[in-house]
Amino acid sequence: MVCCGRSLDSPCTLALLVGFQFAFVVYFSLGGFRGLVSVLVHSEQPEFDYSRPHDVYTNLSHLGAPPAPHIGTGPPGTGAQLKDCKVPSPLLVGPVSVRLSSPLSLEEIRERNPLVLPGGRYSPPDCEPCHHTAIVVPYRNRQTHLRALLYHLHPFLQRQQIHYSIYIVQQWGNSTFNRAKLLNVGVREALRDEDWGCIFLHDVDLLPENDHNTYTCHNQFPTHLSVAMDKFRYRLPYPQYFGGVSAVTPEQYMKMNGFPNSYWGWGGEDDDIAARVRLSGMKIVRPPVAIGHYKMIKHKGDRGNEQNPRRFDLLKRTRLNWHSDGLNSLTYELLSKELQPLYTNLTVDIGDDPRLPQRKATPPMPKREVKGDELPPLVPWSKHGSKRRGDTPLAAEHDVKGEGQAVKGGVVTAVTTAKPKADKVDHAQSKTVHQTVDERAGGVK
Ligand code: UD2
Ligand code: MN
Repeated sequence: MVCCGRSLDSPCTLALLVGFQFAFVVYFSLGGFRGLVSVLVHSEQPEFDYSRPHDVYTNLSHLGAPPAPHIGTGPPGTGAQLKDCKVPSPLLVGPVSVRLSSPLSLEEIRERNPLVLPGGRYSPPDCEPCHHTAIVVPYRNRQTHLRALLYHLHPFLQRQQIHYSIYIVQQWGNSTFNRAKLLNVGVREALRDEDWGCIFLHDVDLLPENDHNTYTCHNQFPTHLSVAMDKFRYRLPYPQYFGGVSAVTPEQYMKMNGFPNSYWGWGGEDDDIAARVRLSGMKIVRPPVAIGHYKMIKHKGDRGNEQNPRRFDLLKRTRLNWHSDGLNSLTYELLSKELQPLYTNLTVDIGDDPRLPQRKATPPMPKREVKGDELPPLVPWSKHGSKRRGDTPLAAEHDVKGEGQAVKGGVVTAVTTAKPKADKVDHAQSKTVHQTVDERAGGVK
């Protein structure tokens, strides 16, 4: 028999037909072209067994005390020199379990994290951290979620051996919620405290499931971290998706003029931010899907954060508006700043949704007792003495009016009215390796 003869019933033709059919079945059962590619490049992706996660507090007892001060021949006043922390941290364990129900009380969480300092600050006691990250959480009325986040994130970040602080930016009053504007406020206020190299924008209800997903920034491009969430069956819902957890350096944030202030209510602001990344000449980078796993605490929509009916119209105009709506047009009033044991609480009045016919009466802030003599100075914090890594023009550009601070029972309060201006900033950058992805037209929620 001549192979590939013309007759349809020749064994060779039949074999070819069966082969093609088999290939089709395999192609579609793998989910088409993408599935095929993911199988072919599978070997390059790290592998993790999510069916056997570690407790999120694993290895915390290995966090040692700082080395004893140096006594001897060295110049006076020089303490023990800490070695740089290893990258990646040797304490990482990979997949960690997530406690979704009945989180511990704040006091219990505090007890489990004895090395966390007031304001939710931490720096490794026995090595010099290479990364300095502020985590900014837009917030209103999600107490249970906040406790779950603090319980989970503190040990998760301590194992990564980074210097970090958690900022909860709480919208005061009953006006429509505005996630992106709260994030703008958080970035500004965090940079007033410290010269952070990286700023995380973090939903309160998202818990990372793999500690190899490091809370650090890419030095060139904004990073999207929550690439695989249980909510979306551990897949990226669309290529330009930027919601959930993302990160920028102060330079990247300046370049895109921060985030929009004009999205009141649910939706659209994350797609606007993604568009700004592209319009300002950058692209989104992401960790591999195998690492960027998150669980979202299930919840209903919040009162005061109903879907924003204007979001599609606003998104059509991002190209025109991103230069004028953002960091350079941000106004707010910082009502209080409190160094709580596990986080820094910023309570802010960000104004009202202009769609509302008239301003709803905003309840006044409860009066706090001020005792000036108990006041520790609200200075840039550093574990090993003052080591601010340069000026922070972004933070320094405020016209600060009537600034004051107070402390009661370990809680520091600063009262500030901030009217920011935009300008350039030159920060040290942190290093990390993230995959790049092409930005293509994506869906809109
Ligand atoms: C999605 C995105 C989120 C954002 C939002 C649209 C995911 C995982 N997240 O979240 O990043 O783009 O859609 O705006 O896809 N919040 C409060 N109190 C409130 C309302 C909101 O604290 O009353 C905060 C909180 O941090 C919350 C976040 O805003 O996690 C986003 O709001 P959401 O969780 O109600 O929206 P969701 O889950 O659809
Ligand atoms: Mn949510």
